[in-house]
Amino acid sequence: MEEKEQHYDASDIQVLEGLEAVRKRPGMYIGTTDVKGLHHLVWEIVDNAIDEALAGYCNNIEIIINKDNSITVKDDGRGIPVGVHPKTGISTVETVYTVLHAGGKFGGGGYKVSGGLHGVGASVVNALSKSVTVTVYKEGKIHEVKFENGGKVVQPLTVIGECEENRTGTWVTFKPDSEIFDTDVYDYETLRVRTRELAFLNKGLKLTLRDDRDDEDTTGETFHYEGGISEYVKYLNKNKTPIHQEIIHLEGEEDGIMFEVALQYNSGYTESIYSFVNNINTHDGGTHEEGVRRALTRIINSYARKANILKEKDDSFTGDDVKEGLTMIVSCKHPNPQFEGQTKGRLGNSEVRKLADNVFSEGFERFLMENPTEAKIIVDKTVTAANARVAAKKARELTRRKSPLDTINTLGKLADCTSKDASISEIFIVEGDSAGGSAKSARIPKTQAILPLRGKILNVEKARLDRALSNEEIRTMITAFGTGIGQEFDIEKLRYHKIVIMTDADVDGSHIQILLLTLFYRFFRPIIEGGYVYIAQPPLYRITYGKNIKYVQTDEELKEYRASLPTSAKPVINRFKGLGEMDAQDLRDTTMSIENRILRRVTVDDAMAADQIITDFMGDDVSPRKIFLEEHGHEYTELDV
Ligand code: 28F
Repeated sequence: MEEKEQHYDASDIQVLEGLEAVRKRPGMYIGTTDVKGLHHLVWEIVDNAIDEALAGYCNNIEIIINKDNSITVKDDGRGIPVGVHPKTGISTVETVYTVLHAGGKFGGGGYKVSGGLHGVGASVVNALSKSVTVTVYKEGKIHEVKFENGGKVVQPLTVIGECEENRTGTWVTFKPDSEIFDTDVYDYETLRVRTRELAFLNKGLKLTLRDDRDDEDTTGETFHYEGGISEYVKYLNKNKTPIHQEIIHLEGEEDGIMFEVALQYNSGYTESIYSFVNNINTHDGGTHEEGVRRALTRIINSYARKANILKEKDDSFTGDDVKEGLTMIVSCKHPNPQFEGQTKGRLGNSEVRKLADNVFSEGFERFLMENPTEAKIIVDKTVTAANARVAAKKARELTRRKSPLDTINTLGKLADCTSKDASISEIFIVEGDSAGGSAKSARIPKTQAILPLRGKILNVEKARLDRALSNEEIRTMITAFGTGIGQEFDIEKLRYHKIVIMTDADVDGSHIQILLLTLFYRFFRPIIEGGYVYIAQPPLYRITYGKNIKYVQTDEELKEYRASLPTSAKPVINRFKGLGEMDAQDLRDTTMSIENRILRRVTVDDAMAADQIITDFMGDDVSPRKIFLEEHGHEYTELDV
């Protein structure tokens, strides 16, 4: 007798230490102590009742918000055992409410299937409550145990009365400890949404929710769905237009794992797929969802091939094609679920993937065979989705800012260099198609790339940078550079360490230079800061005297050169109106070859000046701009060969 009492005391202390740990760090057990945590307590208790329902012994669960914001949950299950628990020496009901993780540690095989939030349970609720009363109806008697202030027994398990021999069940009333929670006011709507969801997820189970705070005579709302997740799908599609009548509902079981899925397509384009494991929403999906998605795609493809809707040469439908307008609930009940990911919102058990795939593919294939009309509607929907996907992809490719390099190359705009070494690669941005042609003939293909721009287009765009970015030519340039633009700009990806602007030596040429510099300054500043941008200096005249050929860039230089020749000399003087007039030989010898060319490296100041010019002249007439450009357009400073 003495020894037994000592043992009882020791375990009593241990128990209180356990519950004290919960009170010290409630977040560890229920996540938060805000309004969410407050509601969490309800689901811990309800989960135990649902477990009893899943075990096959409980049909009705009642949730009542009492006047004082305490909660009562009632079930008509077997009632928590009242006999002495062999491991604790105290009654099982008391054990369940005072020993941490009692459900898992002491639970029999397969118990606690519904998982519970973090798998904790009744003892956590007790630890975080001001008062708890547990009433068990069992064997013709009414048993009651009471706790206060975080799980201290104030009334040990006592028979407080008698009841009908066949009446069983567990009733629990708890009042959350307001010293622990930020708020003690329950929200009816929050409880209602989850109660309804639990009713959908546990077919046949009757859940009643009642709010007694304002009026004790209310009957509350009862949620009871014989169709289970089928009715959930119906509910989700209620404001949509289903494209087939029947909701497809499939289920199967293997090794104690229960798998279930219900789906219906609607006329819309969005997917509403929700998956659950042990009544807990798996936001990030997991193996149960993957199995279904994989099977759905495969079965629709094989059906479409057999029906010759997909011809031999046609691509298969993708996972995206088959989920347009799909409303689906996937539910799995697993005795040992592994939750993965940052928020533990993903089912990891690999055996479930196969089970889901098997159950779904068998059932769905059969449905398609037995319901050819529905099958056609569903496959047609998939065809439409696939066509839309292909069309959208084409449209994206046409309008994409960064079209792939291959596209530019095949369009014949960019004549890329063959070297992949950016440090020796150069790109010449050339004004006009004819100059582009000469430049392409004059270049060294290994290291020199040519990108012809149509000057007129740039002219039309004036200084409107936003519009400039929608300009095909400019987009092509962005792609060729390889750096990306704005936020995603990465200088490491620059494909050429010399970007050479090569325009005619006239006013329009200057104008294009300034537009390009402004563009670079505003959107690719690091290429200017890094000294990667240059201006080519094509000659204005070619002077042929006997076997000598001389190129000069200004009228002044021409005068000087003529003065240096004998007075009798009759040199042939060619004035280039533009780059396009030069043949490949001229262009190579004067402007492009590393030996003879003069490149002016653009400085940040140059680019800033260009930007200023653009800003000043935005929206003005062409004439003052032209005057300004004639005066300032050639003021580039640094020289580089
Ligand atoms: C309102 C909340 O908590 N209902 C519960 C049962 C029924 C049993 C049980 C619960 C057995 C081994 C722990 C009865 N008879 N509603 C509830 N109903 N717990 S909780 O057993 C407790 C476990 O360790 C029960 C036969 N087996 C189980």
